[in-house]
Amino acid sequence: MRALDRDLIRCRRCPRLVAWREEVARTKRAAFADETYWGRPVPGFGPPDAALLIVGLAPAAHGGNRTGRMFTGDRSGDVLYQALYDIGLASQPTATAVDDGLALHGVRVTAPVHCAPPANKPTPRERDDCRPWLVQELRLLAPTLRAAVVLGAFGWQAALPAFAAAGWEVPRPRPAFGHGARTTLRGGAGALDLFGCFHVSQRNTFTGRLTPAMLREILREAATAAGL
Ligand code: DU
Ligand code: SF4
Repeated sequence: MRALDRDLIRCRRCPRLVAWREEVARTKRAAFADETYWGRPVPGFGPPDAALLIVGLAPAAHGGNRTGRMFTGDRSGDVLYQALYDIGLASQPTATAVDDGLALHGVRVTAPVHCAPPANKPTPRERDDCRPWLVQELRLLAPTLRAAVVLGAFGWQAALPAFAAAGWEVPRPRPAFGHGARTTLRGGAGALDLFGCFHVSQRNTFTGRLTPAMLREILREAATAAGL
């Protein structure tokens, strides 16, 4: 996984995203003016032998793109890591920087697009061009991976073909995304239970579409399916 991350952080495949991640890193947000932004592809975070995988969308411009770690230093991450801590899968409820001491237990967090996109919206082409990184990550995780939670419809659309390419059987027709959607993918190394959950973005959490209790419930269900 270390070798994969090393290659990933050098990726410049998507011209629009490379330009955006670097422009954001140069111009910064006033509140972070004295920080050096990461400004590169953000690798998955968590043990390489995780049993549970959480799949988001893409790094936030001033979150993961600033700190260099998934969901670290942004509002979405505040909600996600608090929930993981609440159910015993994270060592602390907050994620602020790569050296903040946060450790995840049996769970890894990744995204189908590894660079921050303008308006949090990758194009279909960028989604497809980044997929090989997720496929490689899934192949490395396959021996231990037993469940995954996909946050949001974009992640769901992006991740199902990646699971298929990494060796799991995705039912046909493809299961639809929904909060609480659940399907089982059979695979060589064992079955994988896949869960859909609304994304932890402020658009959902500030409006009450996704409450902390709803998030905890799906994460706990998925953790149980993963044997955690
Ligand atoms: O090449 P390096 O800067 O030593 O990074 C090694 C390792 O640490 C890589 O997986 C990225 C991660 N990382 C990070 O996520 N954010 C940082 O600011 C620095 C390193
Ligand atoms: Fe590379 Fe993915 Fe970033 Fe595109 S989004 S430049 S494929 S890491």
